[in-house]
Amino acid sequence: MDRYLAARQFAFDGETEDVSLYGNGHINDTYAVTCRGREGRVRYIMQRLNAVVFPDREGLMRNMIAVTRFLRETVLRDGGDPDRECLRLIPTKDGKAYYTSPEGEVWRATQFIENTDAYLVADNAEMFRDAGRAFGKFVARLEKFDADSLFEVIPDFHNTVKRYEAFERALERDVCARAADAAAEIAFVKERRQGCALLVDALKGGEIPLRVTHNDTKLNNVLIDVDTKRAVCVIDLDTVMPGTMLYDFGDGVRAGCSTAREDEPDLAKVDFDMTLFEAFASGFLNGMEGSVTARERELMPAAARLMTFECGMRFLTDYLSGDTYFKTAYPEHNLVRARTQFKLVGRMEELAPVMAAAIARA
Ligand code: ADP
Ligand code: GN1
Ligand code: MG
Repeated sequence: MDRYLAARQFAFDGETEDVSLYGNGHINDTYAVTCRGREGRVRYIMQRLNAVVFPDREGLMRNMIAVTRFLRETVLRDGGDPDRECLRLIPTKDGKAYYTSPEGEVWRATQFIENTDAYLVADNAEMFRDAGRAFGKFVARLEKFDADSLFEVIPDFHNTVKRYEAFERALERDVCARAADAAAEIAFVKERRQGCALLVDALKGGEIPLRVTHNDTKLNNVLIDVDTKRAVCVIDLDTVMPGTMLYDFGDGVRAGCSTAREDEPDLAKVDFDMTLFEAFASGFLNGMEGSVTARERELMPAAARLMTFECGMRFLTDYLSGDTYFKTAYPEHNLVRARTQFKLVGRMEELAPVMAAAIARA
């Protein structure tokens, strides 16, 4: 459906002036909507949910309604500003929480959190520490949220063993005859098959607690205040599901401890930054307010490595499958992304003892 027509469905303040593509997400179509309201211009974020990635968008929205409601109450209790610290769904003109178009597209809108930025690479360690604190706090805030009430939006989202199986299937099919171009990356993944079960087994065996987690804690999923550089709001709540805090910690490290962007083609620029790692770890632990168990803490370095490996494997799987999942800008985009992730995995393997020592200090 046309984006202007979609914008007309929501109870925005005033006339819509502009609807433009916005942000760098890999999944949904995100627009900034500018309206001329009673008190001047006001912006909103409007998104068309990805129907391939999210087959059950109604279940997803039920989660988002419940989670945003819960977070809002928590922020109010903490004396914070809920309009800046959590997403608020803007209803449709007929009072629904989201809009379903006649062709079955699901659109939603939230307030635009102004004077913030989403970063692809951390500016400095202090900013990244605060991003870690925000993600840790997110998990802590949802500690009392009823995990059983959540719909599993993407089953086995961080089940690395199943992700490996999906990689194998894609490799076997090789629908685009791309495997030959990715021989080194394929070998890299195969060599690490044994390690995939680490977190799945730890959860299954009750070694670490099941919590409500975000599951997609990349740096551009937390909005940073432009002036103070402090983390204001965790966004992108699509994958909030039961999981382990190690998914959130690990994915945050994956995305933010690199010296280059996720799709940097020049691997010489991609390195693992230990200062950023230490900052994120101390921020995250601080945000979780002491509720981390000894075993969770111990697994933090390995989780960072595994989540990075998993993400690289997902990019590679998508490359082999013909780019059906992540948005891409050119044919090798997913392969380029996989390579940066594997470079980081290699560095984290070398740095394992240093990372463990940093966690012990944090
Ligand atoms: P995706 O699932 O595709 O990653 P996101 O929900 O993360 O979609 O949104 C994509 C981008 O849009 C974010 O990285 C951020 O830059 C921007 N964005 C999303 N929500 C807001 C908001 N409420 N206020 C300001 N910017 C936002
Ligand atoms: C996607 O939605 P976005 O762009 O914040 C993906 C994450 C990946 C990430 C890699 C629902 O995140 O799992 O880690 O890309 N989200 C989904 O950049 O698959
Ligand atoms: Mg996002």
